[in-house]
Amino acid sequence: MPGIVVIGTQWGDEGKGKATDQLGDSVDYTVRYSGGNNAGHTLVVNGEKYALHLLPSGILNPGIPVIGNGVVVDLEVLFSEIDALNARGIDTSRLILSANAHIIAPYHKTLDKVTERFLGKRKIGTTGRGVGPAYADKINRVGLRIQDLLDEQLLRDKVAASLIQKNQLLVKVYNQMAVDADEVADHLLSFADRVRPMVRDVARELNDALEAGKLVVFEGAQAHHLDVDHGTYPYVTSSNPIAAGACTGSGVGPNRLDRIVGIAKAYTTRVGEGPFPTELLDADGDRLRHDGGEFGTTTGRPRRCGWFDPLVVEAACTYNGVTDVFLTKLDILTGWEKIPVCVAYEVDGERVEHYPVMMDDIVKAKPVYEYLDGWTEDISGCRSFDELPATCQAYVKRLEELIRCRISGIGVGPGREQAVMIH
Ligand code: 2SA
Ligand code: GDP
Ligand code: MG
Repeated sequence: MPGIVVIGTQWGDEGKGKATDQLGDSVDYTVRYSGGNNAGHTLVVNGEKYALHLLPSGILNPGIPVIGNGVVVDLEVLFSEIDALNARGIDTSRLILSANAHIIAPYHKTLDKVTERFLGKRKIGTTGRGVGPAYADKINRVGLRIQDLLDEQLLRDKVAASLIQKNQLLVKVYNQMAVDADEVADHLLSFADRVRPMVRDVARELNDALEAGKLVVFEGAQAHHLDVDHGTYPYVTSSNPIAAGACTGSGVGPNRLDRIVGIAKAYTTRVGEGPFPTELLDADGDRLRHDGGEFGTTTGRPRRCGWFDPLVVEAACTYNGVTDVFLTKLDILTGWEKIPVCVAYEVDGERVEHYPVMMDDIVKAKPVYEYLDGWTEDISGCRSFDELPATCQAYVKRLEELIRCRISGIGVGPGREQAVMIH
């Protein structure tokens, strides 16, 4: 007791990094359990901005930061992120890394990019970080694991074996140069000495910690609707960012998860391709993007923006057993006279009140809006629910009703301290 999971309930970038960081100094372990450096988690601490991609947000707190077996690790990114934090005076020496985590090799990045080009207008809109191809190798049983780095010959053999089929594909289908196995192995092995001291049996260590009553936070990346099983497939990432992914991606049983915090932005954004029923393709969408600074933390891509969609968030809360929701970026909605909130979809002339399972219905869904009163007061300095303007309180209460889950906290600015906790 206790294990807390933090997950995204929309299509990512809800502010999971900030929410994780806010759980604070009493956290003993912060665990990344899925995804790789496709993620971009931004924290603002004492006015200093940190954009983390692979390292858990807990790296800025005194606890132990952990990269679990469910993560795919680009070693070059790992060490450049560590070096950049060290240069800013952050101690990263407590970081531990699962022996079973998989490695993103340079050829995974090549494959990610050429596949997207090959797909043309059917592309996924990936971050190009090699995440999908690395997970594909894991499932195909030709992946490279962190522990393989500790045995040079084994790593060389595995790289060579993994490249047999890929080189055929790269040369014959994608018209690329074949990849040299030794060059790849030399590159990966150049990180071995720095990796060795971090390698642990993470599953054992986390279970011992939980047994001893330590506080373990599992930090989700991406979000429920980007989950490979539950998201808008094929417009998803190649892992399980859902709460259950915390179990497979770190080696703890489901009964260890005591609280599942769903992070929901007060409006909706998505980056990459795929359906998005409440998307605004007009000046209102531009205004949300501008006010919210909605540009990819990893790629800088403009994020698609739209109104809050409770059907999306309710599905995520239900399928993940979310215990409470942290509503972020409410301050960004200041200044709208009326704020539309989607209460249902219209699909082929029928009213639908639950997020549909059929992709075709999600694509065709037209939002039915209810218009709530906005507010003009600056709320970024509010620290209690009572201090929020009445119409702002009513907005939160209505969302709570529609998502059918308790809202336990509200973000009113990017800073660590800019939050309203509701008890
Ligand atoms: P990938 O690269 O294979 O995981 O891409 C597959 C889909 O998953 C989406 N995806 C993301 N969506 C939101 N935020 C992410 N992280 C960055 C951020 C994104 C960025 O924090 O802003 O900088 O562009 C993230 N990572 C993956 C991706 O857009 C595809 O739709
Ligand atoms: P994540 O991937 O879910 O961690 O989210 P990102 O870091 O990609 O995007 C969220 C952005 O919103 C970051 O720039 C955060 O600093 C910022 N942010 C988080 N919470 C709030 C909030 O309550 N208000 C405002 N204005 N910004 C926030
Ligand atoms: Mg992000």
